Amino acid sequence: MAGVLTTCPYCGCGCNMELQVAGGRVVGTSPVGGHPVAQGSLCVKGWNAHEFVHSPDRLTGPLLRRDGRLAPVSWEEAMDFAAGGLKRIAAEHGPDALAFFSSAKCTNEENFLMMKLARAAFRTNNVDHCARLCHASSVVGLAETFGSGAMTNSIEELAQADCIFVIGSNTTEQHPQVAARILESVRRGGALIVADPRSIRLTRFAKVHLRHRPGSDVALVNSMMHVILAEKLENREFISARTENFEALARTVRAYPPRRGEAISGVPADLIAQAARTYARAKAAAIVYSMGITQHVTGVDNVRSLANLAMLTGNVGRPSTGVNPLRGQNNVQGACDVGALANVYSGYQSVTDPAARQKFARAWGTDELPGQVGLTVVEAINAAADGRVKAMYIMGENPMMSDPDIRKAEKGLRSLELLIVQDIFLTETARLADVVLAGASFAEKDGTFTNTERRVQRVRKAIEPVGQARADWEILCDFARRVGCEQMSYAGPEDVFNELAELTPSYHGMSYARLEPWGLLWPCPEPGHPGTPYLHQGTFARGKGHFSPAEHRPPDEIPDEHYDLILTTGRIYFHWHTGSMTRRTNPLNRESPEAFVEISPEDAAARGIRPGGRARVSTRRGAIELTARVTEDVAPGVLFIPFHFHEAAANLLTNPALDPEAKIPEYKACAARVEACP
Ligand SMILES: Nc1nc2c(c(=O)[nH]1)N[C@H]1C(S)=C(S)[C@@H](COP(=O)(O)OP(=O)(O)OC[C@H]3O[C@@H](n4cnc5c(=O)[nH]c(N)nc54)[C@H](O)[C@@H]3O)O[C@H]1N2
Ligand SMILES: Nc1nc2c(c(=O)[nH]1)N[C@H]1C(S)=C(S)[C@@H](COP(=O)(O)OP(=O)(O)OC[C@H]3O[C@@H](n4cnc5c(=O)[nH]c(N)nc54)[C@H](O)[C@@H]3O)O[C@H]1N2
Ligand code: SF4
Ligand SMILES: [Mo]
Repeated sequence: MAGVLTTCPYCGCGCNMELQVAGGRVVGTSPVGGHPVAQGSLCVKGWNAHEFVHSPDRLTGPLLRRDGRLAPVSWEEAMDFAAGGLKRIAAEHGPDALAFFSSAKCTNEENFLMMKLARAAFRTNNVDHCARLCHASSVVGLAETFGSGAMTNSIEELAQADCIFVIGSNTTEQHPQVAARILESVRRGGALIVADPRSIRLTRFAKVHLRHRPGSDVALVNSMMHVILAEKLENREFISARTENFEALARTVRAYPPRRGEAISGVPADLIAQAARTYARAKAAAIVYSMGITQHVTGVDNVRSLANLAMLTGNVGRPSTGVNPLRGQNNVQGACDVGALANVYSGYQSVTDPAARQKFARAWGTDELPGQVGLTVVEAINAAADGRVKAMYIMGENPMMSDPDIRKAEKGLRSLELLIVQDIFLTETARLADVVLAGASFAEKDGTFTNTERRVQRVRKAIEPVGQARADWEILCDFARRVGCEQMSYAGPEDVFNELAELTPSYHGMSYARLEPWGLLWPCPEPGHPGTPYLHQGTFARGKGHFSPAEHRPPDEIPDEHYDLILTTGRIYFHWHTGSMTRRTNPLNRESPEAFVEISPEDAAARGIRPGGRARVSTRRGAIELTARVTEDVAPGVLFIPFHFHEAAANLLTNPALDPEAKIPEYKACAARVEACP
């Protein structure tokens, strides 16, 4: 049996693993020793990552809609129809009537090609991906305060931190290897502070658990900063040497004494003060956060607050400190780095900057590239509903399950003249398509993924694509050729990577040869550069760190007499997002086979809901029925539903209200009602 070294296709930890191959099939995975993140282990999803590859449900060839039904056709016919259709619609309505969704599941090379197809072949910046639903708030908030939206420090360093503040991240379930380093720090005597409206596994190891109301993070963190300033625990030297706008921050947080923090967040004032002292007194304190912070209409303000807290205490630019947004998908960091975003080319070079446009136009042999920022994911679907966008090409995303308020998304997708979906399964979104293109899975192609700590790593082909499926990069190049774009022919992924490295300053010093054995952390600006484990040493990416004070604002929807509870949504350990892969993986599905809602014993009793009984949850958008899990892990007044289950899709309920700056939807708080099913 042969073993092929590659990178896990699930989360942003980026564990390396070996795929066991026998008889042209992937029959198992195994951990590899020596990898700096995985350290010889895998989580349960990694151990089972081979299962979906050979699922009988895999798309094995392209499909075309005929007489209302999707039917198998040849690649020639499907590609002609898809490429011809996009070309015709662009000619009739202009390039901005098209929108392209790229994929954080696909490789850097494939994301680079998708954005090149949109920009060079079709001349539109309407190209985006799920980062918009995820860390858009981090990108905006950290760019303003530090000058870079990425994780400031590496995963390994967390083990040496004296204090770790985990806020809005269920780390053991969603980033198991990061959690392992956090627990290592606790074992070494480090203090753990957890802020989460639910009790999660990490709270058992926490010195302080701040169990706040969903949507009260700014008030909570402002109160912590109030205590730090009142007790003179701030780092004066760091503030004066490395930051600006401190006075404005001090003015704002003066109005948040812990009593006010308590009134807004529900956390006792003395716990807020204890958390503030613990964080501020540590020699090296790290902040770790994820979707509990970003997915709010105040997402950017939440991120600003955390950046303020770190700068106030001088916890940036040193080992084992920093502000660390945990990136979720295996390659969401990479999809952003290579420019699958409506506003930037690779390396965050802005499409509104004439010099950047000229650089890319010259490299791609085109005359001119579009200079107006394109539509983001949610904006593009809204524009489809209004008829402004008429065709969409969606690669490796499933918005019919993952977008907020699915009914609204469905209306948008159904209004399109042409919908092309490229996936490895016939997802809820693919079922609406006019053409379905069968992509190859991670085990069937070469390329690179970039993990949450900016580590660029190899993905290696272990087997031939199943059936007639084709690697996404090959489909994209074929597509470009058919629409007359000559600049997209490549010998293979390595050839694409070399172009990408040439055009991207932070990847400039990388090559496939240099990525052996465990990848490199960007920035890696020239050949021979060893890569960069932590950012902002000595100076911030933007020069001075900028304090950006924020005021508390409530969620878009707050409970009232009709919808009296707060619903928050998220994930669990055994499943992945819209379930396309994990619900086709028996060992995982056995562990967690059905949709459920977490509800407190008080709220359940008041409504006659029994543990394990059926409950009906409704919001202003819709209603679903699912199993009640009665648990003290959620506070009274709060419900939690994971969004993995199509039979009770949480996103029929969620509120599509957006953060005004980052355009991220408020998945983490809306008003809801629950009752026992008759
Ligand atoms: N097993 C598994 N792992 C995954 C994924 C998966 O689908 N399954 N998805 C990946 C992706 S793309 C992402 S983005 C990450 C997400 O990783 P996480 O952000 O860790 O996951 P979530 O479950 O969305 O939410 C995290 C926590 O936020 C809390 N929370 C809810 N409301 C609030 C609030 O108002 N404030 C605060 N501070 N906290 C709140 C929830 O109680 C929950 O514990 O996970 C990645 N890893
Ligand atoms: N209610 C609620 N909704 C949420 C969130 C939440 O916390 N609550 N979180 C949001 C977040 S953070 C995220 S990141 C999004 C995720 O939203 P999506 O990205 O839409 O969800 P996934 O299920 O990861 O979709 C990935 C798709 O890629 C396909 N795929 C896998 N590998 C390949 C490949 O190699 N090639 C191709 N072509 N396709 C492939 C899979 O089959 C799947 O259909 O969901 C968002 N939605
Ligand atoms: S921790 Fe993440 S990268 Fe590692 S095996 Fe689990 S899902 Fe894969
Ligand atoms: Mo995400």
